[in-house]
Amino acid sequence: MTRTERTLAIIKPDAVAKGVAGRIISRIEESGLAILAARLVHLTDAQARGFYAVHRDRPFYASLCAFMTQGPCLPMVLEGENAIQRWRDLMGATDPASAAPSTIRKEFASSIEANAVHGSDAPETAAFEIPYFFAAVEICPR
Ligand code: IDP
Ligand code: MG
Repeated sequence: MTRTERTLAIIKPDAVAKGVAGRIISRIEESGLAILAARLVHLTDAQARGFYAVHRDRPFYASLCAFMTQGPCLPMVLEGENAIQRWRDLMGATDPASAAPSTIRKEFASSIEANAVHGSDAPETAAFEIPYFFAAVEICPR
């Protein structure tokens, strides 16, 4: 079954700092997913902790939040048929060492933590993550 979905993508601080945000955006455009919103954001510690609250009991939580606040990131709203899974497929596995060839994480990630991109993992997650970064008036429908 296919359905039009929206997902929250983030080009993480490692990829913005490396200067590969444009190449990642090109991958999105070439995939046919539409970018409905985008903005550079330098997260505070409290904002990173809130975004990743689902992981608060994981051993990597503090380190992940420190990483996400080390410089600006670039959140985006993407839309398309099955956008959530399509964006996750383009990203590749969480650990770049396990990511498939030609995925974004395989090509641009440095480590399992500094892994270049984020993507919502389910419709309910997207429903929390999209308004975390974007007000309705900042999202441009196609
Ligand atoms: P995902 O981003 O592929 O959905 P999650 O399990 O939701 O992966 O983890 C969220 C983020 O936490 C990852 O993208 C990565 O930045 C970081 N992370 C996940 N597992 C580890 C780990 O074992 N060590 C350090 N950081 C991790
Ligand atoms: Mg996740």
